[in-house]
Amino acid sequence: MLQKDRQAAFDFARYIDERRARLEASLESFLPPAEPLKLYEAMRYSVLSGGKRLRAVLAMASAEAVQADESLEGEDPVELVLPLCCAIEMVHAMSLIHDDLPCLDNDDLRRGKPTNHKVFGEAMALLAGDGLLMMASEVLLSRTSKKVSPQALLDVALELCRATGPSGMVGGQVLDMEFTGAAGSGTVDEAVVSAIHKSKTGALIRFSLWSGGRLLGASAKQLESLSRLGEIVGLAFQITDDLLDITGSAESLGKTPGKDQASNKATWISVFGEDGARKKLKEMEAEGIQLIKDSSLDNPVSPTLTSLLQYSINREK
Ligand code: GRG
Repeated sequence: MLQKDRQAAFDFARYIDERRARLEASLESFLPPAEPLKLYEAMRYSVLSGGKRLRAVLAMASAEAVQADESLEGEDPVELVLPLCCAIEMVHAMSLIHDDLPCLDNDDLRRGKPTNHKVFGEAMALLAGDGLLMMASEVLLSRTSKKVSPQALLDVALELCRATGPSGMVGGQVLDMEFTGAAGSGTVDEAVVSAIHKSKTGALIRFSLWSGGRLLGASAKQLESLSRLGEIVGLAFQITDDLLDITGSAESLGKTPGKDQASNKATWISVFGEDGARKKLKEMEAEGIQLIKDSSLDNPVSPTLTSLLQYSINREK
């Protein structure tokens, strides 16, 4: 079957629904209610409140796309990366909780519900975020199958620290703060916006694609391709987010739109305008598709990575 026919025949909606369901069941099992009850309630409120689960599904798709380590032959790649996927979603949820706090973005709405601090108060929201961050490492390190190579697990744990810490999400949030209010002042250019997007949003998305492959024993060449694809998906995802902030509604997005312009944020649109952003997305989609083709990463029966790249760009929420 030709690549374009395979793509057309692939039931992406079913694929993503199935993987989301497995992730939700795993999250529920790794994070049952416990003492202190309020803390666990606050953690569960954010991590079990839906969301697109894009990062987790990217990690599953990359695990499925690589030729697994010989010692893992016959194992279900998705099962093997479930603890990793839960860790990723815990980190993502904690970053949303902290991002919404009054001292940062001060948002009232997330995933169509009141933000964590609106329900549990600022102190508990802060601690729920801290709890989720540490629990992510605990789940990754204690729940990953012993069949996975210890070196691979160590590499993944280290890279997770890098993706979340000062060289990743935390650093990106700081850059974002430093340039908020500066759009249009002449100090915000492509290099600035790229650096913000790469670390604040891109680092965890790149990590998701890379780590699914690394845990399953992908080759150095495959890891390089996954890493580059992660950069493309990460930037494209955030540029799409910038556009949705203008075109979307609170109802469709589940969060407050229009905040970027109101606070003069450094976004792709603030530098290149809406048309420039859409042009960049087209270029990135083409580059990503070509990369997947050249690297032979997509599974012969289900072109998942291509579909996930396109979903990141064409999504409506
Ligand atoms: C990670 C230690 C640590 C601290 C967090 C606050 C902060 C530091 C970083 C900000 C990260 C952030 C909120 C980036 C924005 C990324 C983004 C566009 C999030 C929305 O992601 P979606 O659309 O959300 O995938 P859903 O709800 O679908 O999961």
